[in-house]
Amino acid sequence: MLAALAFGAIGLGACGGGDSGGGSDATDATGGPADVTIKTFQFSIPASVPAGTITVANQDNTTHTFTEGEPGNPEPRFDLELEGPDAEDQTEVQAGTYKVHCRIHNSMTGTLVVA
Ligand SMILES: [Cu+2]
Repeated sequence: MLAALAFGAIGLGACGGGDSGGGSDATDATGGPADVTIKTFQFSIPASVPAGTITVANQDNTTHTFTEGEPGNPEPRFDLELEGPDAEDQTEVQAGTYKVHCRIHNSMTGTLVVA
């Protein structure tokens, strides 16, 4: 007899997903693993990521950037600055192959393939 009511209540519980607010919580609840991780002055980038929003996490105790292009590129298509430790940020990427680097540490380079 109460079946219909209970079912409706369950449906209401699905809110609260879209957190794009950018605040940097110290305890960043795992809203899913980052696509790109920076650790020990190295980018850890998967073989490819889907186009759209990607998440970059900096696990070092220093500031890194995730910047498109090669060092000195004046107009990167994306340029995240991640103040460690435990910083996370997101950017939009379109399909393509991008060289990436850290503006602060020129030895940090990598390639991001967006499928
Ligand atoms: Cu860096």
